[in-house]
Amino acid sequence: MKTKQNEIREREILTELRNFHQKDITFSGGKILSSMCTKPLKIAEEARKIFKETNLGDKRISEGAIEIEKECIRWVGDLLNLNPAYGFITSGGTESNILAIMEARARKRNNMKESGEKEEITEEIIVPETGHFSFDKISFLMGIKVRKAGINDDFTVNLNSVKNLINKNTIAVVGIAGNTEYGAIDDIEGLAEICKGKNLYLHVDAAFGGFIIPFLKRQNYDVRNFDFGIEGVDSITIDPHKMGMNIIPSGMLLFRKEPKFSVNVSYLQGKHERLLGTFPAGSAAGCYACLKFLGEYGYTEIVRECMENTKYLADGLRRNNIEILNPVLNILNFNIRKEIYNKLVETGWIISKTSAGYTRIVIMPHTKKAHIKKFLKDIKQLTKNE
Ligand code: 0PR
Repeated sequence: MKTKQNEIREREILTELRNFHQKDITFSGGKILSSMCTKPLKIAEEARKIFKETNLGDKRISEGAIEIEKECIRWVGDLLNLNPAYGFITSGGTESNILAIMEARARKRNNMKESGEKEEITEEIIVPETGHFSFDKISFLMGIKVRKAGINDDFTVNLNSVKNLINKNTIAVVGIAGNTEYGAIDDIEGLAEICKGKNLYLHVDAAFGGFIIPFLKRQNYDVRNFDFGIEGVDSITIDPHKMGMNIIPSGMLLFRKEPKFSVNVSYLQGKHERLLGTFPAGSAAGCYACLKFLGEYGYTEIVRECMENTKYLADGLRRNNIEILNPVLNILNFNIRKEIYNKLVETGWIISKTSAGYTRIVIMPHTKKAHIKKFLKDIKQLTKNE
């Protein structure tokens, strides 16, 4: 009801919310140097508004939104060498990884049923030590044992370690294309070779790298293959709300074959295959807008700038005699003393530390050269007496 009193109340509530928002750190301020999210494209925000009340989880009323989702899956399928492609838009990497392991379980159980195998197994998955913490959640949630495979000096998974962990309980092997701490790309071809002939589900977590690696290849960077072009890859997680420039929340999960997992819901006229019941179609609309607006050319340019800025930061740090790890993607690790790290945090820089003690920076599209210059200046100041 539009009364004077209501109008005043509305204004008050919105002011309260703006005050809360003031406390948040925004991407445009340039201080956020260690987040995998970024300022989304304006058109993605507009796209969300059009679909603000549509639930992608209810097929009876979201025909248009479902078409959008299919088109996004087709587009990203093409990008990842898969045609036809199956899959979903999800809330992000965590949900996609959960759904992938649920699918591995569904297939394993189906196979066992079909072959009349009765022996119960205690399901296990093999995940590189560098895997995202979503796999620990999966372990807790699904009651699955996560076996952590060792890593090589370059932070990629050690294939021998994976081989040694495989046993009759293994239902899936996970490889990562752009791991969270280092941006390293696992040898997915090697993993596929290991899984071959063993009926093992191979999932690739490219939540971060999925919207980077294909565009680096277009610029002739020597980066590893990770996609469905590798026979044996069953599913890939790729996140539009990271380097895909979309609004939060939006992830994607693509399958080579039509997924088997679903539950029957008679009152919703059929099967429900997603993890979440109600899901914002605005995320799918935003994704569509980004893919169409940027296209391969636009993404290539964004990735080019992020890599140039990563190199710019790396060169600047080297000039200050700081040891850095050679970056594969737009994630840079380097070595500074704890005191300096703490000072940088005190100054307001949002940076992080890896499990091995490196300072980790993610150069996302919101990070501009001017921000990096300022960061380097602060480091120079802090290290001048070293
Ligand atoms: N897989 C990989 C390789 C990831 O790096 C991440 C998240 C996920 C899966 C899970 O994705 P969702 O967070 O979408 O479920 N990586 C970032 C991280 O944990 C997520 C992030 C993003 C954290 C922005 C902070 C932040 O400000 O660091």
